Amino acid sequence: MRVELRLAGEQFGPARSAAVHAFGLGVGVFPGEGSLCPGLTKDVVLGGAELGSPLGLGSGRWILSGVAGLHGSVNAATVGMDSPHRLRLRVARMADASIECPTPAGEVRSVRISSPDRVLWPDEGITKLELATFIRDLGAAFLRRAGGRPMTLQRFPTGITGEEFYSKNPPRGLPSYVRTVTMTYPSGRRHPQLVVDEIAAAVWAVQMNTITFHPWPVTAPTSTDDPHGLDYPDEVRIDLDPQPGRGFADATRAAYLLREVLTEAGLTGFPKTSGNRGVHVYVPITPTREFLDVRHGVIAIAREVERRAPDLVTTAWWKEQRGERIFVDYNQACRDRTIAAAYSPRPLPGAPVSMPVTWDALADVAPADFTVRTVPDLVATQADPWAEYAEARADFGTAMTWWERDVADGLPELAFPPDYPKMPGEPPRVQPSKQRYDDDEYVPGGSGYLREHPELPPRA
Ligand SMILES: [Mn+2]
Repeated sequence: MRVELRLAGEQFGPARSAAVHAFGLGVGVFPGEGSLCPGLTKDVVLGGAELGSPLGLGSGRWILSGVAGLHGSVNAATVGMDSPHRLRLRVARMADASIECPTPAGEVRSVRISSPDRVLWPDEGITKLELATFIRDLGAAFLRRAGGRPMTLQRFPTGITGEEFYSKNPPRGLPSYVRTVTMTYPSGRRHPQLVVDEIAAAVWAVQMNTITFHPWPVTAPTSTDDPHGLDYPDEVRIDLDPQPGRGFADATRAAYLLREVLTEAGLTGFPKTSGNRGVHVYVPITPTREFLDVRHGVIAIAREVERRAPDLVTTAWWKEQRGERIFVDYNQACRDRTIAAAYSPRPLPGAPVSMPVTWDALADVAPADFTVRTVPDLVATQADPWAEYAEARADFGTAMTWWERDVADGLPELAFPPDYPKMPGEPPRVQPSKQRYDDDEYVPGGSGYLREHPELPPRA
């Protein structure tokens, strides 16, 4: 295995047939033997002892510290010095762990966790085994929110400070108990995605280095009776994103306004922290409309919220037009757009979790209250904050009539995400300040060119 060692942004590798693999502050140690280049030893303290003399490590966990919070773990390693400036490492295979998961049939399924001591959140020292245990302990709470849905996995092989990638195709080695369904993407391509039907499937995803779970807003049919199930969202996710200058408290104000508007549309919203600074409001709907239609209904709802609080809320796609407001990211309703699931951890310092809360609690919580360390107890001791979700499912028709009404009033289609094919009625996909306009399209007085995002007319 040929890998590179990086510390504090500086590259010290490649180590010769090396045994150490590190990115930034996260460290994973793989079995093997190798040596590390000059420059390392003067900066790293291993197990509390400076690497000025040979060290022997027995089995067990050792913390590498001394470089800007660097720590990882070394199991059953021997460390020696080839020369005063050359560190030799021989690392034995780290023992696997296993997690016992209840199955829907009331049995127990054991999921193997390799490299259980690999540190995923370096500042907190949260390991892969701890994350796998967290997901297993969430169990039914996690499945109620993300189960039965095609899932995209956000994976971090060396922890949150290392490289990441999104898996839409299921990782190789998919266990036989994990179901897949074939999804269609905006490009028209199709391929399978996994579905978490039991908690062992989510724990296996952690074994494959998943940190954040991104379920589609559709429920995968369990029979072939419903050919449209994968194309018709049964959940609307409204993403409230604070722009620079705004924070979580502003997002909650926007969320309460959104709640009123949803009620007028005959819908019930359920809030959760995003895990970062935003708020997500989820709305269970009857799955009778395709993604593009649902997106239009979301735009209509977002415009209604914007009309009521134009200083607080914006639907402007281009950042230069958003100002210090809460952006309602209506494009999260697009096909193949997914956001962090309820109870999903986020790859951020502090190991925050996207936490469902009641409307009563929303104003009083802080996103940092909810972490991989705090959430299991809360889930175990509190009632489900979204207990009414299943019975709140309602038709999205009123939102659709609002969209039609706005179109009749001259409001345009809004921009699609940059990776989308050109869509019908879409405005030019170039930021307004770089667009060329006819003179009569210019609205003077501060608002500038408004073809992309016209000021919304007041509505009686
Ligand atoms: Mn967001």
